[in-house]
Amino acid sequence: MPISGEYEPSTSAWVADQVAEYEASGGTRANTLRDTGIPVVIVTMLGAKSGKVRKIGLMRVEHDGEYALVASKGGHPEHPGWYHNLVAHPQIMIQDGPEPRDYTVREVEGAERQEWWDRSVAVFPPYADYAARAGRLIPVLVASPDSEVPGRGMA
Ligand code: F42
Repeated sequence: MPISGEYEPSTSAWVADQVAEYEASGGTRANTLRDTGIPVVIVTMLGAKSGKVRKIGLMRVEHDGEYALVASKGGHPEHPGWYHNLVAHPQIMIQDGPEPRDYTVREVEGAERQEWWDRSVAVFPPYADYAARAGRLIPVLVASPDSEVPGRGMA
């Protein structure tokens, strides 16, 4: 179900700007992390405390229609705020191209986490450095399309 409400842009100006440009261009511009050439996606969610609509960029780690969302925050010792949003409100939208779609996220652990972590580091090697300096286990969440989540996405 599409997420609606009052949009509160990220307090990181470069992130808010990337979100705006990505959405305005239907994903044809601002679709990589700075000049790395590595693709990003835009994730829309509800704030855990504010209940406002929040949007962030994340590295595009896709496999068989699912996406890994890696709460690295550049190796910061605390989880990013958006992690708490997804725990509180696991129904999100991901835009990977012209249009956003509905997904449901779950946090993964153990062997499943390792599998997705390896995929994530293959896409964006700095994740390994972030893990080394964060002093926390970086959460990995997996977003499944609602059309494939039992009971969700029905017409
Ligand atoms: N961040 C990652 O963690 N992993 C990535 O792979 C990643 C890639 C990426 C690519 C492009 C890009 O533009 C940004 C990218 N980022 C990546 C950065 C990411 O988009 C976030 O900016 C970053 O992870 C920090 O997330 P944050 O949620 O802590 O955002 C800060 C800057 C922020 O906006 N804080 C707000 C504030 O007022 O301080 C609050 C945000 C929020 O969601 N608040 C919630 C609410 O209710 O509204 C409450 C959250 C809570 O703590 O309960």
